[in-house]
Amino acid sequence: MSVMEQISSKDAIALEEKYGAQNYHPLPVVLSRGEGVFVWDVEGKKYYDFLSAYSAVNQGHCHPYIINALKEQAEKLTLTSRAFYNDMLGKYEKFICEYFDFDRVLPMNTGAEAVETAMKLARKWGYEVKGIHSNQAKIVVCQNNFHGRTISIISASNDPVATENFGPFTPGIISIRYNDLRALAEVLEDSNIAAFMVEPIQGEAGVYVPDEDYIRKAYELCRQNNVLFIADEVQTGVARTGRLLASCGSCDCEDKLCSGDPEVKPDILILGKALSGGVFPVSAVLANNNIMKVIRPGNHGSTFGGNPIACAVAIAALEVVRDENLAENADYLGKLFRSEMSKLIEVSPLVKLVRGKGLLNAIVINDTEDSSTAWDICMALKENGLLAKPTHGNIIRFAPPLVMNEDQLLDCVAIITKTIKDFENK
Ligand code: IF1
Repeated sequence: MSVMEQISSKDAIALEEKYGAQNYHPLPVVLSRGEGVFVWDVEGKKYYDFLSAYSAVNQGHCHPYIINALKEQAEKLTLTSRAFYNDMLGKYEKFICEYFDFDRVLPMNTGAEAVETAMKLARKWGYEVKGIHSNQAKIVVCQNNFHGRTISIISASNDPVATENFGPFTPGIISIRYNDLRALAEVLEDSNIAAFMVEPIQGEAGVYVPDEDYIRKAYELCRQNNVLFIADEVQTGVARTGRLLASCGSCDCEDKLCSGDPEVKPDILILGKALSGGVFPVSAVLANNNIMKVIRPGNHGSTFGGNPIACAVAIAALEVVRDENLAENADYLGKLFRSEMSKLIEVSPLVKLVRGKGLLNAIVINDTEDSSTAWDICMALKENGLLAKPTHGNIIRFAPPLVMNEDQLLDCVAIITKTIKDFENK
């Protein structure tokens, strides 16, 4: 079979089932094209994408400006490794540092690599700047976190599906309750703590939004105790939650596209996913000089990190976020979406609640955690032309591309409402 030959959904699924490792359980839809907020399956059926590749395609599918940057760079130079300089990396580093207001960036590829990088950076800072005794440094994380899939990162996880039979685990990680400032204050009494790593909103846990002042107060506690505050914004960053970064969401600049807010400024910021608009794996760790200076030649790196295509794509992707006001749009449409869902909740016994920020939202289905109701609703949504995926328990995450317009959002609300009502009448 030629790779270019058209394939049916049934055959594509059968191939993955026969030849792929079985590490996913996808919805049975086979996509072959995307444009903006829409994707098409191989049979030509059109869908609204309400997952956005887990918030990677914030700028919409195949954004022409980003794709053009990819094509132009791909024809010039793709990879040099970091053994030599290239003419794109410095430009990109200046661009992203100014964009997010940090002194320096360490470029990587996937979110998990960037998280690992941040953990290494925090440990080294702990020994060389804070003065922790060798091999004693600890990193504090939160229960129900999701930071990725490597062995050190799953060492910070309490999800049995992610951890079972993958031990032994990396030591030096302490887990506390999320959204619990007292637990954080207590654990920070230990002077061997180098960093506190946290998601501003817990995505995998079911779009769990902490109390309004949690991030700001957690940040203050870290400052008081000379502990680095690491914001994992792989999922929440790059306009998803209605502002450029979610971790400065505790200040009162609700309507401003802000980053580097004086009240909350992560010591280490981790970005991925939408940093490339979902076009290429691009991740980044940002920090100021006093922290990043501990990394010396040979300490860390990656063959592909900071490659010319990644640089060109990320600059274009961040330009789109700014030029198309995606943070403002996510903020506006998110409020509209939650208010429309609240109307549905009033009349629907099937939907318990809606929560989220910007266009990172979830509804909680009124059924037991192990029932298949959320999955069945997603199957029905698919039939009605909208793709979403259930997450832990009975939760459905709704995260469309941020280039959506109001008419499209209301169209989607109508699809969701109709699907849920049909479901209740079954
Ligand atoms: C999968 C969830 C989303 C992340 C945060 C780091 C990473 C992620 C906050 C690692 C990745 C993903 C990966 C994806 C499922 C997914 C996810 F359901 F698990 F929570 F987005 F909603 N930090 N999140 O959310 O980034 O190495 O994957 O580039 O299939 O594992 P990565």
